[in-house]
Amino acid sequence: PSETGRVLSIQSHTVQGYVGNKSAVFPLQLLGYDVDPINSVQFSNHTGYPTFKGQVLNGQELWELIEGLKANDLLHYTHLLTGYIGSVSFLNTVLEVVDKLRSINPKLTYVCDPVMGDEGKLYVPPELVSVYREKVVPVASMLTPNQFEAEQLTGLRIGSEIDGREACNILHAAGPSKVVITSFSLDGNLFLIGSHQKEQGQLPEQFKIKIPKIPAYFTGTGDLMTALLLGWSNKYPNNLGKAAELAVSSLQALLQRTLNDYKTAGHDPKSSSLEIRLIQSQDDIRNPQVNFKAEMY
Ligand code: ATP
Ligand code: PLP
Ligand code: PXL
Repeated sequence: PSETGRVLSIQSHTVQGYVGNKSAVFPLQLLGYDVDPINSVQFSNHTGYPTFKGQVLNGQELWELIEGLKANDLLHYTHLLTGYIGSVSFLNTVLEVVDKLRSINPKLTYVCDPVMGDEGKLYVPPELVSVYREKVVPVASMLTPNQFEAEQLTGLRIGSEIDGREACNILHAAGPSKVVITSFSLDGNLFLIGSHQKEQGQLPEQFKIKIPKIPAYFTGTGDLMTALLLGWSNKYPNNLGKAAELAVSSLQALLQRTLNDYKTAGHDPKSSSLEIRLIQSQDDIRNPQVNFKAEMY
């Protein structure tokens, strides 16, 4: 399918390596989208390295860019995409951006990755959690939390597939019609759980995709996953399972290539976080071979 759009992507920029906009913009372009990036930070490298240097955009500076676009009648977007956000003031300005974009295009799709932490640890200021829960979730069209983030947003402990599906139900009731818990760890495997509530008040269509855990740690994969889910779910608006199959299949091909390249170079993939091989995986992004299937509940 050829359905495309124009995406405003508010995310991190790193000079070296692929997280935030660096891992979202190129794949969306490959899928045919016009992407306008606003860099919420410009850092030398991602924060997992021993040090990093750079600049942070504040809420007022974000708003200036929006005003510049508005003054030239350039605020026509089909999609807004946001990822890691480091402060309450920036997140509040993002909420104003959502309102502004919807006043121009009421059908704007807001895809939100509520990045807060992983494996039981927050890596944002704790005050952000309630802002996401109370103000951001209600205006999101599609939400892509990981297991920990879904727990923070719902107050539920997610220890089983049933819990994961229940967390999706709670999130639908709060706002977004599409929810994808991008990674949920169970018995040594990863699962993605997807949920699409097609009509308010109806039971959502839910599915899972089983993903064997690769013994390595990657950075930027969450950002890439959300970008791919935006790209494919817009092309298959009534088939979130298919969109997720395509996204997972691209991502897993990329992770295997990344792992192989590091091994070939003589690195131990378990010794540090691996930089994804994004550019080298462009064929897997444009035309993924679907090797991962969604199982409907
Ligand atoms: P975020 O914090 O951005 O909301 P996240 O914590 O889910 O997202 P990741 O843990 O990076 O982000 O996972 C995103 C996707 O990347 C998962 O759905 C999975 O497909 C894939 N992935 C990441 N790490 C691995 C791994 N070690 N083995 C297999 N798949 C992985
Ligand atoms: N670790 C730190 C310190 C981060 O700031 C972030 C995201 O913002 C991550 C990890 C998450 O990376 P990913 O999107 O691959 O889950
Ligand atoms: O996806 C994660 C991310 C986003 N932005 C910055 C990061 C990271 C992960 O480390 O450092 C600045």
